[in-house]
Amino acid sequence: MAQVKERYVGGGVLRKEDPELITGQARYIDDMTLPGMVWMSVVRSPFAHARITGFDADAARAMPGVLAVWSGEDLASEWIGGLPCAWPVTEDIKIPTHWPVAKDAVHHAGEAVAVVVAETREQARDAAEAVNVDYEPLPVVLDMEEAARDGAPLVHDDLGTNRCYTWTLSNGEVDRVFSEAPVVVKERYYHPRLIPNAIEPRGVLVQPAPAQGEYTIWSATQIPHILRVTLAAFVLGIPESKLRIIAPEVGGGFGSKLNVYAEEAATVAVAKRLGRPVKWIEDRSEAYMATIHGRDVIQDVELAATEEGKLLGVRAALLVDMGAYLQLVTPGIPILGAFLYMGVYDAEAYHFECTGVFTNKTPTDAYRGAGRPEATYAIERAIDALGRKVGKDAVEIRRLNFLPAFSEARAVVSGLSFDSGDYDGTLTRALELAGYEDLRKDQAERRERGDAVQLGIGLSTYIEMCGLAPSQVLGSLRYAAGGWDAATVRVLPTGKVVVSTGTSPHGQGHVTSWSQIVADAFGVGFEDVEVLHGDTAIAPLGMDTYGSRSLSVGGVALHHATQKIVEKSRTIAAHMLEVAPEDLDYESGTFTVKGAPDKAKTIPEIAFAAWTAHALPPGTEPMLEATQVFDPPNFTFPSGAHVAVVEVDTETGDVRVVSYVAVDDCGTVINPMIVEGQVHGGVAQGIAEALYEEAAYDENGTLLTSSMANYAVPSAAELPSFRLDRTETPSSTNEMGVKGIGEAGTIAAPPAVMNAVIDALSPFGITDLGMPATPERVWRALQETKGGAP
Ligand code: MCN
Repeated sequence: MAQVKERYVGGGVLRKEDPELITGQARYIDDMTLPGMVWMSVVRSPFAHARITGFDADAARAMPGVLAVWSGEDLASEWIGGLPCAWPVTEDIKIPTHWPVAKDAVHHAGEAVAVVVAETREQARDAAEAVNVDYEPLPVVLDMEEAARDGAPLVHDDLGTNRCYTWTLSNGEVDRVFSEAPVVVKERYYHPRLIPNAIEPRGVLVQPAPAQGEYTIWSATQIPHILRVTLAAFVLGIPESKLRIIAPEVGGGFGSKLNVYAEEAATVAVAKRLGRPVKWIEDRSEAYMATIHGRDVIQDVELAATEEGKLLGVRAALLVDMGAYLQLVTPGIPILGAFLYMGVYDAEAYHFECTGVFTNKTPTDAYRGAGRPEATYAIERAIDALGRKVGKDAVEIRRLNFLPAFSEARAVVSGLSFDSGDYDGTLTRALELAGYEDLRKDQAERRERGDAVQLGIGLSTYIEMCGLAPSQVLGSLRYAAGGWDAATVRVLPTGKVVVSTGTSPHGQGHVTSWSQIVADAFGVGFEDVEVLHGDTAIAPLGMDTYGSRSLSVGGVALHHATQKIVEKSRTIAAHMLEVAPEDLDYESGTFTVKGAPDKAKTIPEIAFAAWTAHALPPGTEPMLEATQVFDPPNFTFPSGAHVAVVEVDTETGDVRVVSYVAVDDCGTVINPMIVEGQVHGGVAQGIAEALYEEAAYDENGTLLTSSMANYAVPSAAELPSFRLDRTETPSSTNEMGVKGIGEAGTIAAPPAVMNAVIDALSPFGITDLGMPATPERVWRALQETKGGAP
């Protein structure tokens, strides 16, 4: 008789990953030491733009423990090409050559100009300080609007322009709609440049096997598979089969470790030259200059609408700061948001254009949300502005324009098909949870009394596009790689299961969620499943973790692999039970004969039989093992409604988030606790963007916010307890109905918070304010409206 087993999917089981993380037993790169290991340190340019005119390393070479000092020129023979850009978004895009170590000129402060290798980390660092590099400073350009003007100083002389590319997308009769529309709202927004702050900075350890020409590379990366292909094919010219990349425990990435970095290439080059293991660990201050930055986008947004506020058209024009070089996907980041500037609203005309420009600053690239926080911010702020113009409040204007609920893919004005959604459903729940009516009463009373501390309520009914991605769509957008992912499942003779996945978690809990999926599929215990990842020798097929893709691509591949095993098991069970395969029922890991439920075989029993192979049906291969590669037919489109409530002190400008409600819809949920954790972290990062964080440079291109002492990463003390709920609208993109959740909070939160700040300040005539809404910025805006000195 089949037993009904415990189901894991949908339950909040504790994360398998946590015991070793919280007891300090997880192994990060910095915990690893190899016999004979030496240390690399990087000499970096203090100038934002300069020619290298002299290099003197004699003093450094003479220092204790120093084994080598190599300039960019010295290392040039190691590269077959510069660091790659895998997303040349237009045919005529300008791509500067980006050597891992600069040869004759530097283009941003922090760029590598030499490497030093020594027996210890301290010796390598000390010697790096003794390397003398002569620079001839060149003019810098830091402001992207200035950079885009003719005659501006050039970041790269040989390109002849600072304009990297212009990409456009148009649907519908945009000009007609805008010229005929009775109401047009025009807004300009700026997304500050953000500095990613993973708990673990980057690090690389390379073990060469000189006789075999092989290299094992441990890197704190999100993308071991992509790193292997790109290093082999574009930078090092070492055959791919000779590179093994391992991402061990990785302490967060938030997109910043979705890259192929100079230090990864340089560490391999040094290990190759010395024939010894080499390690490099990034300092936090290096990270601020040498790891990518995020955002830095100016948006001109226009909405066309009827007199009552019904949306007709959307136009968005972006200027995006690429920084000094194109890293792996720099130019593609705005394209990830390009299809979402109408948000969850119906419209008939759509135009998006985006110009990327070079400046003498650290390159920008993927930072949690990547392109989608920008799109969401634009439409969610602008829809409020439209509401103000036509006299509708934030709820009314949204409800007037929402796409109606749908469960099958439906085409939208930007040219994509959304998978499923119920936007009013999430908003209704969020308003209920937030106590919206009471909040409005409280707000009205404070206004009435003229309280110094005013209340603001902000909404964000966001949509995002993730689960990257259908390979053909990526190809049509000129991205160089595919968007599939893979999983291999082996049921061992003892009934234990080993999974290898092509995703590479660095905080997202894949080991736990993947175990839940497998345990339910096979009716085995959650603890009986082992999940292996992040090693190209163990899981050779994969496209890694970013773009909230892992569950809806890699997790679905895993689900398909378990189904393949169940089907194979059915034929073996039928043979063992001497019935036809179609005479078997299957539930929770057990096959039973229809009408004779006492005759049964479990997956572990079948796995043992498949291992002994004594009595398999003719033509059946031994072992229960399956690999599946899944290339999704569409993206997934998670959505939700967030409500931020802020108190704004009109005397000091201080803004405090006093309550935050997030109702998200990520389709079917595998692990609610992990989903909540993802939303918590994401919302915290979104609030940080709205209120605290901004990279600042001086006029020479020196990063002023160069450490956590002056780059304001918020802590728990600045944040309220979030109140979360979910609706579940299964995705039509995959059989499991799952959508991503990894970036939702970061995408949704900035406009919710900024709409709340504007809501609090609107009685003072303030309808716009830049991010981050620091006390100084709020105070100045208030002084201006009062006619005081700004
Ligand atoms: N999940 C679920 N049910 C769903 C959706 C997701 O149970 N319907 C679970 C998944 O099984 C997985 C986790 O939630 O365990 C996240 O899944 P998914 O949304 O597929 O996102 P990814 O695993 O691909 O993670 C990438 C995403 C991105 S793009 C960034 S940036 C980010 C993020 O995840 N960086 C993070 N979350 C992070 N969390 C941590 N701790 N550290 C980072 O650097």
